Amino acid sequence: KESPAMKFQRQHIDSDSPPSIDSSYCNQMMRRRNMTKGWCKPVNTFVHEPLVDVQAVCLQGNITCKNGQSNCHQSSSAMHITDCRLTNGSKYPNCAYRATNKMRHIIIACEGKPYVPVHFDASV
Ligand code: U5P
Repeated sequence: KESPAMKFQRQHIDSDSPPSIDSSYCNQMMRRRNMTKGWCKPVNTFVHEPLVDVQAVCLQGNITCKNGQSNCHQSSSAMHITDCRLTNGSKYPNCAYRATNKMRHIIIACEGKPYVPVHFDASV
């Protein structure tokens, strides 16, 4: 079974893509990473940095998550990310996305032993 840590990697890590990307990237990646099965996931962020650098964020600035839990962490450096956002007219099963490339501090939740990323909360 997929662990929360593996799910985070599937949904949010794309280390090997260059940071500048077009909207076909989101359409392909949202499908390829199984986020268009049963519904179109409305918003999803991919991080274009090495996995170890994202895992290291679990040791960086501790903040409160959007849901009130205390296990969120904000990256000390800005990271290359792509936000994929479902277009207004998009109707399941035809999930159509818009891509936006950004350099942002990421906010992720971490859990467990080892203490690893399990949720993408926001970027700032
Ligand atoms: N999400 C992102 N990037 C964002 C905001 C949200 O990937 O900048 C995804 C996360 O997977 C999150 C889900 O768990 O959308 C729902 O977000 P929210 O509506 O709880 O903020």
